[in-house]
Parts: sequence; C-alpha cells; structure tokens
Amino acid sequence: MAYETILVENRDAVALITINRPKALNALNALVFQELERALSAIDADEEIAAVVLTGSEKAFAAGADIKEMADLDFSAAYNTDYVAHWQNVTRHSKPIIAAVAGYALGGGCELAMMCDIVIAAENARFGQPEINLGTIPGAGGSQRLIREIGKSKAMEMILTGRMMNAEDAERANLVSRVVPLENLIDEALRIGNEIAQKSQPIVAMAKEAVNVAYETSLAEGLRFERRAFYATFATDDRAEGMTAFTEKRSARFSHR
Ligand code: DAK
Repeated sequence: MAYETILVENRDAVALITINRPKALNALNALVFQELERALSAIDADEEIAAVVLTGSEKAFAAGADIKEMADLDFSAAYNTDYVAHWQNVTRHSKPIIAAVAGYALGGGCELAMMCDIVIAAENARFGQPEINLGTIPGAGGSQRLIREIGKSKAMEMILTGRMMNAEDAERANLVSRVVPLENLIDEALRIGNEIAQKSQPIVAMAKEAVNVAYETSLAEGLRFERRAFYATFATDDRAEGMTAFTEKRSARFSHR
C-alpha cells in the first residue's frame, strides 16, 4: 500500500509505522491520520502481524497537530466537520500499539503517544501540551488522558504553562514505561512487540480491551468486564493449550484460536 506521510514495514511479526514529515517535525495533518487509519486497519486484518510500533524521527515523534493546516479554521468549520474527531480511531484497533518516542511529542503528538498502549521513550524525548501558547487547549484527549497518566497537579502544570517534560521526568511520572538510549529505541520497541507476538493474539486483544475499559468505566463495571473476558478465554483453544503446556512443563504452542 502506498502512503505519502507514513512509512510502513514489517519486522518479523511487528509492523513498524514511521511518521514521515521531517520538514514539519512530523506535524500531524489530516492525511497522516487518514493514512494511519488505513495502515492500522490493514494490520488488524493481517494474521502475520501481532503488534505495531509507532515512531517518528530522532528529532520529533510529532510536534503536534499541523498548526498551518489549523490556522484558518473557524468555529463553524471545526464544529460542522468535527475536525479530526477520527483521531480517536487509533484507540479502536485490536493489536497492541507501542509508541517509540524520540524528540518532541507535543500537543497532538503527546496525545497520540497516550492513545498507544505502551509508550517507551528515548533519552532525548520531550513531552508537552503547549496549546495554551497558541490560545487554545488540548483537543485530542490531552486534558483527559494526561490527568489519568500523571495526576492532576502535574497535568495542570503542563497544560497551564505549556512547559515540556523530559524523558526522565516522564518515566518518574509514569507517562512512559521506560527510557532507553536513542540508538536502542526502535530495537527495544520491536523487542517488546515480538515478545507480545509469542502470545495468543486473541488473548492479547482481550487483555488490551480489558485494560482499556478501566479508562472509561467505574471500578465495578471494569471488574465485571474483566471477569466476563476472563471467562471468555476459557472458550479458546489457546487457554487450554497454555494450561496444558504448563502442566506438561513445556512452552505453549498457540494457534490463535
Ligand atoms: N505544525 C506545523 N508545522 C510545524 C509544527 C506544527 N505543530 N511544529 C513545527 N513545525 C514546522 C515549523 O513551522 C518549521 O517549518 P518551516 O518554518 O521550516 O517551514 C519546521 O517544522 C521546523 O520547526 P522549527 O524551526 O520551529 O524547529 P525548532 O527546532 O526551532 O523548534 C519546536 C521545535 C517543536 C519547539 C517548535 O517547532 C514548536 O514549538 N512547534 C510547535 C509545537 C506546538 O505548539 N505543538 C502543538 C500544536 S497544537 C484536536 C486534536 C488535536 C489537536 C487539536 C484538536 N481535535 C480532535 C479536535 C492538537 C493541537 C496541537 O497539537
């Protein structure tokens, strides 16, 4: 499939998607999201691929939504077209997405990283929600997801001052799961993806769905969902194989059924 703004390649069982607008520091325009959506849908349908790594360049994961594209937008146009509402679609795909962040992840870039399932960062990563400096506020989940990731005080400080957070602070604040040297970033993200690829794909999808439900529901509803999904794993061949393999002291051979 041909794309203009992203590169897609398969590395073993992991698809590597690279946002590729280097001259604009990977600013996210409408085409990036259309292409990302097409690529993620194709990956969902590809049984050979078990996980996705989403990355940018060494200088920028993404420096935000494309300000030049947004500059002339007025309220009616933004509201009537529900401008970039489809960004959310990134969270609807079943295969785990690992964001490998180097350089700037600002505004929509930080929001895109937070839409992914796992975020790992290079030592030079900088996270921020600088919309306040543009006279606007986060529009793709920044004010909602950031508070769940790093808590109210830190989220408020980032959103109200527009100040950036470095990789070390992002790890301490739980915005990222780990920080690695820049030169190891992609290998480390692919390693996580390939580790996930050893598991049963439907069970991974159920686990991802269960964790994400915690974002959207009360604890009681979340626990109910988790229990139902747990029972559902008992309808799969892979659950039987996993437990049989354990009792036979061998590695499981999952059939993804
Ligand atoms: N948009 C468009 N172009 C950008 C850009 C952006 N966000 N960020 C950088 N660029 C372009 C620059 O204009 C420049 O292009 P030329 O002038 O060379 O043509 C090129 O990338 C290199 O940038 P700089 O020369 O500025 O590079 P520096 O190293 O000096 O500075 C920087 C790097 C990242 C600190 C700086 O570029 C910067 O402050 N960029 C803007 C960061 C920002 O404010 N990001 C937040 C954007 S607002 C929504 C969903 C999402 C959003 C809203 C609604 N809905 C679902 C409703 C999101 C909003 C945002 O993200």
